[in-house]
Amino acid sequence: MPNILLLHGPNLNLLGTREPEVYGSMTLDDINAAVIAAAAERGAEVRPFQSNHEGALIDTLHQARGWANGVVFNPGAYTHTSVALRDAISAVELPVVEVHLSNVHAREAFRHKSLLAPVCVGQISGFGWRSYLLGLDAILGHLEALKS
Ligand code: CA2
Repeated sequence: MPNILLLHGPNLNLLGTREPEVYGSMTLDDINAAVIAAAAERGAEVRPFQSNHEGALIDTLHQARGWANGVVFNPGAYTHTSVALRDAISAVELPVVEVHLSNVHAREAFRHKSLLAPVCVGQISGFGWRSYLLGLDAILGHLEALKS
């Protein structure tokens, strides 16, 4: 059974309470429940974690080496700024799928650049909360392909 870390970065704890026109009306708990249910149907286990702190996200990636097979990660604004998270993703050698609720490429220029995408398996952006379901499908498909 694949074990997946579902990691959420800064401010995503506010989902469903502000800016629904950009990020939708689902709360983070709603999204976690939807991903956990979709994973269970595919025989996978998902453990969610959110933090507003870069170091806590890095620590969680390090700890995931001990139990996870892959990661679905919305790094929030750290996507565009964090060399430390990029180094952590490289260091842990776990496959990571980067996901975004909004289409970062259709927004401000500073959101077009991801420092993390080059060390991820791939990036999914712009499908609202369903980006996470697509991210789950992507990581499970990637893990399956590694077996053959
Ligand atoms: O579209 C995404 O998922 C983002 O990762 C969201 C980040 C943003 O900095 C990235 O460029 C794209 C921002 C998350 C803020 O979350 C909020 C949720 C509710 C209300 C306000 C902010």
